[in-house]
Amino acid sequence: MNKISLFLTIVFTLFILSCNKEDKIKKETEDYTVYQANMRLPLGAGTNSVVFFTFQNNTEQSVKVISATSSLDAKVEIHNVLMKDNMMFMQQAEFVEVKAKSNIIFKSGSYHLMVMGIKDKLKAKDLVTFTLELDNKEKITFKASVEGLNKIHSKH
Ligand SMILES: [Cu+2]
Repeated sequence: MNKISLFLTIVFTLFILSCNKEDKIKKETEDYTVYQANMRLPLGAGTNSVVFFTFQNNTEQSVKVISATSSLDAKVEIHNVLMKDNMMFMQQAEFVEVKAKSNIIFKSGSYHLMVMGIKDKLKAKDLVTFTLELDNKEKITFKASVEGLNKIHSKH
């Protein structure tokens, strides 16, 4: 083996090793992903808000989201929207189950995080940190951007 091919072999080997390492780290930290998270800006003097996002379960096991907290001085609950006698109403959900290799979209008219009694002064484009607790004791933290009503298109 001449010097150049030896050098190339070493470089190539290091490249493969570094790729593997990165893949592994990525996989470990991305069992669960939350994306497209946004929070509605409370209207006027309102102190309640809703948070919408997609929760993706990349693992082979189903998982339950059992509670949520936030960086705000406020109470956070998991809610669902139900229909009864042609009326829509929302109700606290004990958990949201996300099947293996699938996702649940927390959206208007469905599951959402309800943030109540917000004491913080919020404005559009603020980032609020939320943490979801799973039934396997894992915690998933994500940031939701605060959006005015016109951006979220929702009727909660
Ligand atoms: Cu609600």
